[in-house]
Amino acid sequence: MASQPSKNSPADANDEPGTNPEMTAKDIDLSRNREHPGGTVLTTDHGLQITHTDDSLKAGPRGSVLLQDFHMREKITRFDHERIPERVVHARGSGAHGYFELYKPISDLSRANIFNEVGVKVPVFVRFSTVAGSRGSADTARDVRGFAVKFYTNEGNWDLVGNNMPVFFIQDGIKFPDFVHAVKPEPDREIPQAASAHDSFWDFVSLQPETAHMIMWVMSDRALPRSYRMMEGFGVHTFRLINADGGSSLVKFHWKPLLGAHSLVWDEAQLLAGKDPDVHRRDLWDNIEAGNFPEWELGIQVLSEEEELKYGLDVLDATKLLPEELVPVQRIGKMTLNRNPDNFFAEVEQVAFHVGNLVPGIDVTNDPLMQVRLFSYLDTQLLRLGGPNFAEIPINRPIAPVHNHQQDGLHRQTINTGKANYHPNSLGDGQPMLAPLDKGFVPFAQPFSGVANRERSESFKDYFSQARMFLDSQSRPERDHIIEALRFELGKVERMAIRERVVSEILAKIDPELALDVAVEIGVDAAKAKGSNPPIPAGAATASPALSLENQPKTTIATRKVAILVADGFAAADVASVQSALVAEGAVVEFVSVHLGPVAGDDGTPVEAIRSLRTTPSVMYDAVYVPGGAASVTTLRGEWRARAFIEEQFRHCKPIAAAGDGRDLLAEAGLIVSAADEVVVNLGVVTAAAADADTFAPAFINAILQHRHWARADQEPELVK
Ligand code: HDE
Repeated sequence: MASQPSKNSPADANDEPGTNPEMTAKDIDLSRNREHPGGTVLTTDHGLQITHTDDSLKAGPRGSVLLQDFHMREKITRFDHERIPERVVHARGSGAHGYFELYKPISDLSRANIFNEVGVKVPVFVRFSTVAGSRGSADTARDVRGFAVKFYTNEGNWDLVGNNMPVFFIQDGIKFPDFVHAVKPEPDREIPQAASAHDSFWDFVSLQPETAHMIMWVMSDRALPRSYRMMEGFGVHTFRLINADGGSSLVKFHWKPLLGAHSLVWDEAQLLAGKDPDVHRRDLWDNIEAGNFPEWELGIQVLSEEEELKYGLDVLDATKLLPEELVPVQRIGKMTLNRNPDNFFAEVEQVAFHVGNLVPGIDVTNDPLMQVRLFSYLDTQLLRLGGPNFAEIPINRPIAPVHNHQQDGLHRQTINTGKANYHPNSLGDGQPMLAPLDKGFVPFAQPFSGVANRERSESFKDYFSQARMFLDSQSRPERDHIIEALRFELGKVERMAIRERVVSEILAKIDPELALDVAVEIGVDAAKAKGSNPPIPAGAATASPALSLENQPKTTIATRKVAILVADGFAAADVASVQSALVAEGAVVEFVSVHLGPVAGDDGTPVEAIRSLRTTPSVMYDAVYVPGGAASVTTLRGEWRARAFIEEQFRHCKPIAAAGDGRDLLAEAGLIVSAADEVVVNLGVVTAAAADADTFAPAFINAILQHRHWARADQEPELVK
């Protein structure tokens, strides 16, 4: 292994031949030579040094390839075997390394070291994912996002394998294969990829009313995150915390992103799927490389065992959430992601999460969805990672020492020594010995009783009240987005009977008004939308403001991407003041022009256009600024891509700023903009005669803070005055 080039941290990247930007063509040519002072040498997997790898061994220059060419055969065989089965769900993902640090010990609740050792940096590896699409699908599909965290604690690995939504489609894991088959591409023609807008998914939904609450989440903006860095995470199930006395509390885990939770709009998401299908992966990677380390606070909602049915819901039912207004989220620590993987396959693809990777002080409950997961995750890794030794793959190895009598199996790495491969033993001095009760894992002593049957608890049978609560907690624009999403998704369903059933059996039981809004546009008779509002169980909340993204704190524009559209002759002073104000707030500013390279300002000062309009569409940015400068604006007005850039930014409700002549480009794109000298802000469009640091830049920053300007959603550009 030692002779293989290996990269342990991003800082080592330049040590590798070919990745050093300073290397000249001559140097690269040299690397093909046999001169290698101090460098690494190409070898076979067995360490044999290779002198030639560009031509197969042949019977003469034009002769047939010889079977004896073991180097060629090894190289091709290794290539042929590069793929492993992709994950059956969550196949497409991105990962990053980081650490978790506790703020506040909770020893009264849990004996886990990770919840008691303040200031210790516990290493973590996180994998974010979409659920339905294959490995090569687009990042911005309407979908749930996986949010899986592996904590390498000193007591063993703890995996919190969650999602970006706090509830799930089904209540019992035995339904998971049915649900996944329904949402994945249809079996005969394998259409569509990474989309829920098709008959089999909605057929399942219409027949399985417990999906109602999750359907509201998936049709909401939560299913279109702006970035992995800007989404909440949830453990979904109710877990248990166990303290040193064996006392148990019920707990829900939350991740709160410090950049706030933000979403895309559907049209933008669809465009991105074509323009940059890797947008979320790229965003995570680029920001970590740039030192913009994403952070989340870990929150807990704690209930006593006696409160398991208190709030009009059963905590064992994963289709219900516990409103934050009823049980507040206490923030107890922070996770920071600060290092990109060195090798996608070795780390992101081979990481193996398991709900059953627990540490002393954290335990499971009887949630039937969780219980089935406890079986599924180990089982799936055996297939996906080729046998029982996947915990020895570096990304899965705990930092806590491993001693046991497991042995053999495919791909075994550990070389066990001695004769004692059983417990108890005397040949190995009795080792490894059993852990003391206060150190090792002791399962929660839960009394069990009951008659074996396949029965759904009565306490699970309220399917609609929380769906209604979610809907009623949204702002008007967010509710409109849900309606539009349902119209789109159901509009793609080919069979009328399925459309009708979704309206009458699901939507009308959540909210007849919603059902009617959808029915009208998908050709379903309005009579099918008749229903009644769901009964509200005693003690249940009817609204939870925390569920609206509009109510999320909007405190920073850090890492938000702003395009400055320029061509030669742009107003250099205006640009300088806006650029420095944005950068001071942590925004990422990029000059976009009609060509790459230097673009001259009106005072001759150049800026570097690192993007061109041809390759970088508007959907890559959160906001756009068009500075003045007659020559610059004239060039941009003549370029259809610049006009389209503005038009799309407008349609996607994103902040737009223009100063001086820059306003003419907005007009060229169809917006009617103010000609006033002073700063005017209208529906997130900020204009003035000149850009200055005192009024214009702050107004633009404030518009970016709002993220999207929904009031614009239904307006034609001409309506902006
Ligand atoms: Fe998963 N899920 N799941 N799931 N899940 C997998 O494990 C499964 C569920 C989640 O980045 C698989 O290694 C069953 C809920 C994430 O590697 C598989 C049930 C939640 C990831 C599996 C569920 C999740 C997975 C596929 C119903 C949120 C990606 C590959 C009982 C709390 C982890 C793999 C990663 C992956 C099974 C439901 C989250 C097959 C049977 C609920 C984030 O084992």
